[in-house]
Amino acid sequence: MATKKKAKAKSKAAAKKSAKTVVKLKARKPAAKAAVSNGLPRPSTKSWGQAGRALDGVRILDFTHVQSGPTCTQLLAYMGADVIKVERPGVGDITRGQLRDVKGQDSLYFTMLNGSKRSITIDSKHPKGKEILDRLVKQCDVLVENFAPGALDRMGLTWEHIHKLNPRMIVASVKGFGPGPYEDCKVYENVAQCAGGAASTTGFREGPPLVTGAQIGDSGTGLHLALGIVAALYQRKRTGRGQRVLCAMQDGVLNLARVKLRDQQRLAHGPLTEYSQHGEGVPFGVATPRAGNDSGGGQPGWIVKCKGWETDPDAYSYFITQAPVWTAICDLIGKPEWKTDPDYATPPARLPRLRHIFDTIEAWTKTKTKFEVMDICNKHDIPVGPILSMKEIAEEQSLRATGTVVEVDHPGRGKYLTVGNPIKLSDSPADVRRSPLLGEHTDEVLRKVLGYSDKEVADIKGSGAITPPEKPAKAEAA
Ligand code: CAO
Repeated sequence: MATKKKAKAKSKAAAKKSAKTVVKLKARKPAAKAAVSNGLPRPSTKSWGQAGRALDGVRILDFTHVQSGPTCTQLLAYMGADVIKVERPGVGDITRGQLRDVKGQDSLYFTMLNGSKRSITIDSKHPKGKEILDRLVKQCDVLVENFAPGALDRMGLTWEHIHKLNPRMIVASVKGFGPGPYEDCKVYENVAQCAGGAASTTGFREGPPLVTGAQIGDSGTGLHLALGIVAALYQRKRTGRGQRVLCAMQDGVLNLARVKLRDQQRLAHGPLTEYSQHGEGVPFGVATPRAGNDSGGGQPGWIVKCKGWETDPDAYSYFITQAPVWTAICDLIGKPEWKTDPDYATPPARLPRLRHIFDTIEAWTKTKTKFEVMDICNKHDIPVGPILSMKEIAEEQSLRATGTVVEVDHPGRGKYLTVGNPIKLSDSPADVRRSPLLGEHTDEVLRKVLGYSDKEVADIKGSGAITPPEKPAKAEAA
C-alpha cells in the first residue's frame, strides 16, 4: 500500500513536472505548442493587453545617448522590454541639459526620447563601476550603444569580453559609417543626411542641398537598429547565441532614399520624365537632381497654396494627380475639356505640362482652406493632404485617441507631450511612461536586478562608482 502511495505520489510529481515543462515549452514556442487542428495558433484567452507585451522578459542594457540610440531603446521599451539606461553619474545623457525650456529640468529633447526606461548611474571607468556593468551584462539580453567608434572598447566592454560573460547577449550599435574610410568618424543627424544621399536630392534645383526636418539619420537609424535587435532575438531562439548588430547612419539614410538611387540608374537611359524639370525643358546632369516637391513616383504631385496662404505659412496642400481620378480632378478645377483634350487626357501627355496643370489646380485650391480641399477631394478619392503644422498635430484629437501623441506627467517639469508607439500591435498595447530622472532607479536595479545586498549597496555608494566625482576644490583640500 505504502509502495502504491509512493508510486502515486511519484507519478503525481512527474505529472506536475511535465506540466511545468509544457508550460515552459508553451512560453518558448507558443505557435507550435498552441497549434489547433486547423493549423492556426490558438488565440489568447485573455483580452487585449492582458497577455503581456510583445517584448516582456527582454532586458536591455541601454548605453545610448543623444537621439539615434535612444529612439531605438524607447521603441523597445514601448513594446515591453525592461530598458535600463546607464548614465554617467552627475551628468547623464548630454541631452538632459540641451535645449532646456524649463530651468533646471530635463529637456524635452531628453524626455521625449527616453520614456518608459529606468535610469542607473554608473561610472563605466571606475573599477567598481566595471564590476557592476559586468553583472548587468550577465543579466541582460541586449546591450545597445551609440558611442563614438572605439568608446565601448575603451570601457573594456569589447565584444569578446561581453560574449565570454554572456554568450546570449546581443550587442547592437549605431555608428555614423560602416567599415571603410570613414568608420572612425563621429556623426550627427545632418552629416548622415548628407552622406546618405538625402540632402543632394532634397530641395529645389536652383537652391543648395537641403536637410529634412524628419530625423531620418538619427531616428531612422534607431528604427533600423530596433528591427535588427528583434531579428537577432528571434535567431537566438534557434542558435542560443547572441550576435552583433550594426546600423550605420549612412546606410540607414540611403535605405530611406533608395528611390533616388533608382533614379540615378534610370538617368543612364534618358531623362526622368516625371520630374517637372523635364516638362520645363531643363536638361538633366550626371546625378539625380533635387526635385522640389515633385512626388517622384508615377503619380505626379505638388504642394499648392490654399486659402489664407498669404498669412499662414502652412496653408498648403499636397495634391496628387492620380491617373484613375483625373476626370474628377478636371471637373473640380473647372477644366472639363481636359478630360478629352489629347494634350491632357493621358498621363504621358500631361508630363510636359505639369507646371501649368498645378498652377491651374492651385487657382482652385486658393479658394478653399486646406481642410476644405481635403474634404472635397476625398469624396472623389483624389489623394491630397493638408500641410499640418506641429501646432495642429499637437492638438489633433485623433492622434491622442490612437496613442500616437501621448501626454505624460513628469515630477520635475509637469505634463508634456511625447510621441507614443507608431507601431500598433493588437495584443501588445504601448507602454508609454515618462522619462526617468537621472539615476532614479540606481538603487532598485542594484538590489532587484543585480541582487546586491544592503552592505554591498552601501559599499558601492561609498566607492564613487555611482556618484559624481567630488568637486575639484574638495578633492584638492583632501
Ligand atoms: N561613465 C564614464 N564615461 C562615460 C560614460 C559613463 N557612464 N558614458 C560615456 N562615457 C564616456 C565614453 O567612454 C567616452 O569617453 P572616451 O572617448 O574617453 O572613451 C565619452 O564619454 C564620450 O563618448 P562619445 O565620444 O560617444 O561622445 P561625444 O559627445 O564626444 O560624441 C557623438 C557624440 C554622437 C558624435 C558620438 O557618440 C557618435 O559619433 N556616435 C555614433 C553615431 C551616432 O549615434 N550619432 C547620432 C548622434 S544623435 O545626433
